[in-house]
Amino acid sequence: MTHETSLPAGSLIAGLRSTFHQPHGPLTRQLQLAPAGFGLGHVPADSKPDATTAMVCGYCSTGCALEIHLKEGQAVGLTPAQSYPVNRGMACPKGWEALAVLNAPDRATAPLLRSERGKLQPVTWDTALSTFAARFKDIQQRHGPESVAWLGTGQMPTEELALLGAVAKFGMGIVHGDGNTRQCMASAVVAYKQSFGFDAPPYTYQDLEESDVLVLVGANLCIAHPILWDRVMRNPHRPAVVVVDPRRTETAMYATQHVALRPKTDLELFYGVAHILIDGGWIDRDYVDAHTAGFEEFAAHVREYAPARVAEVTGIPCEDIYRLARTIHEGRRVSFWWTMGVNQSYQGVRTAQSLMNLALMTGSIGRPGTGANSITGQCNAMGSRLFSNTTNLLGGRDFGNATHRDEVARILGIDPARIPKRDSWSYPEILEGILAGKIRGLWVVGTNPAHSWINQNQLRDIFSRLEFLVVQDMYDTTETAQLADLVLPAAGWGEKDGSFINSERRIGLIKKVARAPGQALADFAIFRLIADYWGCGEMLQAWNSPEAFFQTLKQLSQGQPCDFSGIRDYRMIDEEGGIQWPFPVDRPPQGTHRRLFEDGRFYHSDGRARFLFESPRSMPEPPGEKFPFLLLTGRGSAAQWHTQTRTGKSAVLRKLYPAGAYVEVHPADARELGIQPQERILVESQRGSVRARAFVTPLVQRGTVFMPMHYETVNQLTHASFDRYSKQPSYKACAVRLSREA
Ligand SMILES: Nc1nc2c(c(=O)[nH]1)N[C@H]1C(S)=C(S)[C@@H](COP(=O)(O)OP(=O)(O)OC[C@H]3O[C@@H](n4cnc5c(=O)[nH]c(N)nc54)[C@H](O)[C@@H]3O)O[C@H]1N2
Ligand SMILES: Nc1nc2c(c(=O)[nH]1)N[C@H]1C(S)=C(S)[C@@H](COP(=O)(O)OP(=O)(O)OC[C@H]3O[C@@H](n4cnc5c(=O)[nH]c(N)nc54)[C@H](O)[C@@H]3O)O[C@H]1N2
Ligand code: SF4
Ligand SMILES: [Mo]
Repeated sequence: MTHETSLPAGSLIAGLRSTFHQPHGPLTRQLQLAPAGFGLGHVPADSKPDATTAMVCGYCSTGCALEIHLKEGQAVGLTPAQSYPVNRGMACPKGWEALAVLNAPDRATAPLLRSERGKLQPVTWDTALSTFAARFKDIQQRHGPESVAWLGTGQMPTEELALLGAVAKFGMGIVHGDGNTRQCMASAVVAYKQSFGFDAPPYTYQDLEESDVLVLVGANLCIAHPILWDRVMRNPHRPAVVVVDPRRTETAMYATQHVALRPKTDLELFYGVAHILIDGGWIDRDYVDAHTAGFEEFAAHVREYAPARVAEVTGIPCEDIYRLARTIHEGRRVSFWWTMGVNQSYQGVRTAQSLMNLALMTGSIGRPGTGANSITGQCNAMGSRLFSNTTNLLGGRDFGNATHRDEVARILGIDPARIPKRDSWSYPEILEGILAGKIRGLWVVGTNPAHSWINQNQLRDIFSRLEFLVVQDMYDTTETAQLADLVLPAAGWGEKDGSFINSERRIGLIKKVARAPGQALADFAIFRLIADYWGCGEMLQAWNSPEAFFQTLKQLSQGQPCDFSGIRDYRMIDEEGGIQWPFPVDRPPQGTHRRLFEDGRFYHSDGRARFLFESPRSMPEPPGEKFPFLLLTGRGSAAQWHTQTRTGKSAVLRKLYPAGAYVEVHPADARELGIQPQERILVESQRGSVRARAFVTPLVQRGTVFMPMHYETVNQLTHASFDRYSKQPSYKACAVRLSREA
């Protein structure tokens, strides 16, 4: 490629250029030969390690294990674990720098309470917790139990998420709680539940190496899951790699076919591919007959998606659509993978299902190298999906099901009447509840909505209506902590024990290898204290440590698809190199790599997967005369994590990405508007106007622009629209205009 381009200076992109069939190409070297200052580079000469212990990384859902080097029980450095089945000696820059961000000067070290003069001031834990209980109880007394709610996270151990959910719902009588996983995974969750009968990503990472065709949709692995991309590079079968993404991403550069469709036309594309597969008789009829339901209706639906029509909508020439269909047909082991380009859409659920349909109709599931595979985002997104007690009752059960409520009540030893009989409101419904005056107290744990939620102007207006906002975070400088009435200082990854569940359903451990600063406490301890101050602490008697509570979680999982009751204890997880669910007590372990649906039985009562489909919807805010560009947002570099509260604290990582917001603009569009490379320009939507540096690059399509989400201003532009089934925000489509600064 010799396009004129001005990529962010110092971007990792430059280090990611390697040819695909190069198992130890520059990417591998880039990651292993990290700049001086990574990992053990931090170890002072007098603190030679005397022991090591392995634990899972606290950033992304890949779940790499890091070997922590200890001196007298305290971490002094780290290296990626060599023998762990996930990463095999690799880590991305965030993992290498994971310890460095714990000592940041803005760590929250004491509880802070907003004084009458409006300033956040340090108080004792006793004052903080008494105030918390008194204010929330007062609101509930005046406005009913539903008037306080919480927003949680996918970045805390399962034990903490489940404890929060249990204390809040069964102890404090809170009805509504949701997590930042709504921003991320809700569409995949709903798609799996509707089609397969349970929220169950079916794959094992080994499938990345065993496929001969990989179809990656709206997933930029090179940046967002670099170690999974490394697994693709290790695939010995010379696979076809099809990347479906409107942008020519780092990942698309390595694809054997890049399908650069018009944004949000995936549904038409995959219905068109299904049309060709059916037309050509390229389907696995035996599989469809034996294991699925609804195929005939689906076939009738896609009859209308003839290639010529699909080409017109997607901008992909007919021959390229045929080529994709033929690649799928000719592949023996075909796998479909998707991430936020699919989930974060006003039609995310149906788009995910359009991929699941392709896997089902070609029998590409339950065998090595196959699957309809949603890649998760945060380190414990899967734990949050199944055990946070938000919209599912603990263990993936239903709040509306009396038998399920009785089971949970029996295991926890509580009165079943304490369990709400209905689901929580979702995140956007909680925000609407605040706007309507129904919710007046909010407890935000391990997420930063005042940066990450869609349409910030609206969010800030909504938060300003709260009577009491509590923020529990590692740092007291986050955008959300700045708005809080009470800040509770939390220990982070590396400062506490617990377990995470990664994208391939592997349960791994995190450990306390560093002391939390000042008076910061593990979230587990904070939840127990809150229960005590609330007066429901007796419920928690037996759960005095994460590992003790893990034993209860095992019981809660028993008999569910996510059964892991066969895991003896934390030590067994350590010894096995993580353990994938299902792992029931009565079934012997089946090796280190396990996938679901090998017997063709899905979780619906008839054992069959469903073909689900629907006509595409129109884009909620398409570009028009006043705002002619479509804004896409997403991850910018492998060194940045979300709202940057953690990664922004590492001097090494800061060198790897641009300090200020930037916007990728196509050269032809830049020329038309007279925009020079690197020039600061205005990006405006109906909701706001922000400044950003122009990166002029043909990697984006004409008429579209891209901004990374890591800069606070981005969500001042986004338009609050949602998938109707999953309520996941559509972060990747709103109309903007560009202009040169006056
Ligand atoms: N370095 C880093 N890694 C991360 C994270 C991070 O913040 N930083 N976050 C983690 C989390 S929580 C998540 S959820 C994942 C996200 O991982 P990804 O989903 O891979 O990341 P994104 O950049 O949000 O979106 C992926 C791609 O979707 C494309 N896209 C936009 N619109 C469309 C469309 O209409 N159709 C298609 N097919 N594609 C489209 C974008 O161009 C983008 O390249 O990353 C995880 N890993
Ligand atoms: N425009 C746009 N917006 C997006 C996206 C996009 O693609 N585009 N992506 C969305 C997605 S997929 C996601 S997942 C969200 C992420 O959005 P957020 O969840 O808001 O982002 P983070 O920066 O990860 O925030 C996590 C917070 O938890 C704190 N924290 C970390 N560890 C702990 C802990 O152990 N305990 C406690 N109490 N706190 C802790 C961190 O300091 C940080 O403040 O952003 C969403 N927003
Ligand atoms: S790829 Fe993900 S899990 Fe692995 S080191 Fe990087 S951030 Fe951590
Ligand atoms: Mo996410």
